[in-house]
This record gives sequence, C-alpha cells and structure tokens, in this order.
Amino acid sequence: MKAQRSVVLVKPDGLQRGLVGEIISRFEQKGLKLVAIKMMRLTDEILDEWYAHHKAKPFFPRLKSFMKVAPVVAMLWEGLDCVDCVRILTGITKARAAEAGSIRGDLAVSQQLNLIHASDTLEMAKKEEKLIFTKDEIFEYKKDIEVFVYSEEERE
Ligand code: FUP
Repeated sequence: MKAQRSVVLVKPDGLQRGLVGEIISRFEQKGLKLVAIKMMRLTDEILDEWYAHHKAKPFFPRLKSFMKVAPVVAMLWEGLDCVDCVRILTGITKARAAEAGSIRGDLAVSQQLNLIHASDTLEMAKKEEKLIFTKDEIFEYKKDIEVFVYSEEERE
C-alpha cells in the first residue's frame, strides 16, 4: 500500500477539555494506523517554523502564545490518502462552521481553539513529521485487521 502519514496535534484546548481520548478514538475508529504519539511543549522555534505562513498575520502572536499555554499531544497517523482523510475527519478551521460529524464540528466553536492541528498537504505533513518526531519515535508494525479495512487492490 502506498500509505501517507499525517501529523495531528491535540492542541492545549483539547488537552484541557479532556478530549484527547475522544480525538484519538475518532482516528482509530476510522481505520487509520497510529505510528507515533507523544506529549510535548511547543517551543518558539518550532512554532515559528510550523506557522511560518501565518507569521505576518495579526492573529499570529496570540496563536503562538495559545499553543504554549499547555502541552500538546502529537501523533502520526498512517493510511491510504491519510492527509486528506485526516483533514475531512478534522473539519474546517472555523469550528463553529465545521460540518457536524467532524471533530471540530462536533466538539468546538472557536477558530483558534479548534482542538487539533492536522497537516494540510502531503508536503506539509513531511515537514511537520521531521519537526516533531525523531526516527526512533516512529514505529513500523503490521496491523492484521487491515485485510478488513482495505480491499486487496488498495493494499497492493
Ligand atoms: P488549520 O490548518 O485548519 O489549523 O488552519 P490554518 O492553517 O488556516 O490556521 C492555523 C491556526 O491559526 C489555527 F489554529 C487557527 C488559527 N487562526 C486564528 O487564530 N485566527 C484566524 O483568523 C485564522 C486562523
């Protein structure tokens, strides 16, 4: 299978609201494979790189301090078309307008306190993976259930 990997951060609001388990469950229940997970505090160095495209925006300083008010839970999920799949489960940025059924749509109302970060392109996913995880934190393992999750063609 030509699987992709996508980075998900449960942001400080998700941790404070006790939604880490619920968020992990959404991705697990979808059928994605968890290949890395850890708790960490984001640094200015990581955030400047992470949100480089937002650096000039007026909300950037507050976004940056919000991302540091508590630790985050960082995860790496794997699957077919994983980047788009995770974004669909996540819902759009402005949580109060996000589709019901998505994580943000069901569980949040804010544009900034929207529970999770999810890589938005494959290129960003690769960059974010390198920023957050070392090689030995990422696990390769076989999930036998995959024969009931993907078709034979999809697994090739
Ligand atoms: P997303 O990829 O859905 O997390 O959204 P963006 O990359 O557009 O935004 C990154 C972060 O900036 C999100 F946490 C939301 C936050 N943000 C604001 O705080 N205010 C805004 O006006 C837009 C985005």
